[in-house]
Order: sequence, then structure tokens, then C-alpha cells
Amino acid sequence: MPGGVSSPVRAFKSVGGQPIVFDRVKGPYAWDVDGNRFIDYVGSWGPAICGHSHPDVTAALQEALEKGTSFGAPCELENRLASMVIDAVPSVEMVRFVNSGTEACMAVLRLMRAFTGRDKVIKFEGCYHGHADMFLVKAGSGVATLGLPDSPGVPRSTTANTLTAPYNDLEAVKELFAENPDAISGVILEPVVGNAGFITPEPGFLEGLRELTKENGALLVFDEVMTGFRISYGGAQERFGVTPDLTTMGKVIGGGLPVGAYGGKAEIMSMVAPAGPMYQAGTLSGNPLAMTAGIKTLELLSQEGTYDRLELLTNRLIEGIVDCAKSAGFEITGSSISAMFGFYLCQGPVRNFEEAKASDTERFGKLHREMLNRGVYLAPSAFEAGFTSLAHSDDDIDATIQAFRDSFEAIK
Ligand code: HOZ
Repeated sequence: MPGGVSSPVRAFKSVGGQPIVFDRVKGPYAWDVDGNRFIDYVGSWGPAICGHSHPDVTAALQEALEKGTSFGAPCELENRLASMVIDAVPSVEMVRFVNSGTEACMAVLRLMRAFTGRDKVIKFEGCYHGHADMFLVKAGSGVATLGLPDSPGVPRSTTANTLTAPYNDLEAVKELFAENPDAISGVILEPVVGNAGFITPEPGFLEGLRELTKENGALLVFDEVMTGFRISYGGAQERFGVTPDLTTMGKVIGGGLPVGAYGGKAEIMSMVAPAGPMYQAGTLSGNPLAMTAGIKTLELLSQEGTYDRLELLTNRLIEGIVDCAKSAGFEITGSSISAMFGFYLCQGPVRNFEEAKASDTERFGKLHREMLNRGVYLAPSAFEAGFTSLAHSDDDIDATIQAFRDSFEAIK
């Protein structure tokens, strides 16, 4: 396997040392093959919001397994999950299930172009929308973590239509629209950025994008692969009260199984085959296992008080981290919303990827190692958000903050 892994960020290349090889996960914990236990803040990069291997999800999966793993034909479970997504996410009137966030973003871009008849798209520096060719321009996640220039193998003719702007910079977006009249199909973004560390939208940014896209006959697309059902039950669009035209999802809606989805206004989604002419397909799409895990996970999340608990817990964690760093004399800026958090080892504010790059990544690597030695598993990258879950207890948070306190002291 290239680099010994199935996905680049896992390889510990930016933090040093060897990746941990895991044996099993349960609740807020992950155990490696040597039997060491870690409090886990990666959460499978987002899906594990109810905690790993939640007993209700596991039981539902066992039952579904008996009925078969893939029908390659419609199953009733797809209708149930589709209804739940449509009820929850403000922009979604129709939804198509796929198998990953990458697939969802790839399809949504085709749909943006099909609907508007325009080829160009605006994305933001440091935002990551999967690894399809046209999105590998100033991308976040592994591309940012490894400091790779835009990937070889991506034809220039493909990315010529991808325009970029700094996150939180409405003026830059305005200029792009002015320079490319009637040519831009839409703007796609992570409404809260989780692939360049953790960057929140400044007041008015999302609202401004909504207006600009409308004025220019372009679509607004929220990539909620990370934030969907995590920032709130209805995603970032519900939390911030800004409704995009289209939305991509993944992670939480698959409850730990491979899944992705894209949805939005019926008028636009009706372009997708076989309702319309825009082609997109998938053998395992909507398979009963992924649908089952998604349904159970959303049922658990829809219970009273879920997001209040996640918010409080995660706030306490980030406040603790910031306090530990400052006590040890480090510059730090950190924030959280609901069950997502992040910090940069630099003076804030961090409003875009350029500012995020000021973070001391070498020091982050040392911190990461010290935290591992104290039984806490953080994303092995200074440019990935952290994820909490309903399974993290107050004691887990206390133990994590203590580990941060000791680790910051150790790397002074
Ligand atoms: N794209 C994921 C995080 N942003 C990484 C997935 C993985 O390495 O598993």
C-alpha cells in the first residue's frame, strides 16, 4: 500500500513517527494492536458522533446483515433515510445516495454545471471537497497536511474552470464574478471549514455568498460532509440560517459505513438521471447496511438534548486546551461549534487558510506524540478538525485536558 495506508493523512507524515495500527473501537475509545487504549478525537474522521460501535447501531446492522448486504435494486431503507434527511436539512427536497463524500461532491459539480449551463466553479483555499480532479486546487485535508502542490495527473484543462478565493473574503468572490460574467455555475464551500484545521465563517460571510450567488444566477452549494448532522441536526445551514441550493453529505449519515449523498431543491435535483439527463450511478449506492447504520444514527441524534450536550462538552474541551497552552507559554487560537473543534499554535485570528499556515506545525507534531504517549489520539495533522461524540464522558474530557497540560509542559 502506498505509504502503508489507504488514505494519506493517516500516515503520520506531518507529525512524525509511525501510524498507530488499530484493532478495535468502542464508545470514545480506540485500542491498538498492542492493547493500548486511546481516547479518540478522530471518530473515524466524523461518522462516530454517537461513539464508536453504538450498541443500537450494531444490533440494527446485525439484523440487516441477515437480509443481505446489497440488493442493487431499490430498498425500503433508502426511502426511510431519504425522508429523515429531507425532514432535517433545510435545503434538501430530493436526495441521491452515493458511497462517499468525494463521489457526492463530484456529482454535485456536474449537476451545478448541468443546471446552469456554465462550466466554472468557485471554491475556497483550504476547503476540501474530496479528491476528484477539479477540486484538487488549493485543497485542504491531506493535500494541505502534506504540503503538496496541486496533484500531478490532474489535467490543466480540468482545473482551468476552478476559481479560488480566500475563505471569509466576500470581496474576492465579488471580483471573480465580475471577471467571469455568466460563466460561473456556483460557489461550493465547507460552511464551517474542517479540512484546514477548524475555521468558522465570519458574521455575514455565508449570507453574503447567498446574495452574491443569487445576483449572478449561480448556485450556492454547502459541502456538509463534515458538518451535516454534526454542527446541528440540520447541519451548518440550520445553525447559521442560510439555505444553499444544493448540499453534499457523508460521514454521519452513514453511521460508520461508506456513504455519501447530495440533495437540494427539487427543481435542480430533477436534472439527475433517470428523472433528468444528468448521468450519475453506483452499484452499491443506497445499500441496506449503510442505510441501516445511517437511520439508527439519526434516530439517536434526534433525541432531546443531544446537541446541547455535544456543545457543552466540546466547549469545555477547547477552553481547557487553550488554557493549558497559555499556561505553558504558547501562542494558541482555538474554537469549537457543537461537536467539532480545532486549534492552531499561533496567534489568532485565523480566518482563512493563509492565516492557518502560521500555525507551528513542527510543534504540533511534538504535541501529537506527547498526547499519544498519554493515551489521547488526535488527528495526525495540524490541518484537520477534531471530533467529539456523545460517548465522550466528562471524565474523558478531564483526562484529555490533563494530558494536554502535561504535554504542553513537556514540549516547552
Ligand atoms: N478526508 C479525510 C479527512 N479530512 C481523511 C480520511 C482518512 O484518512 O480516513
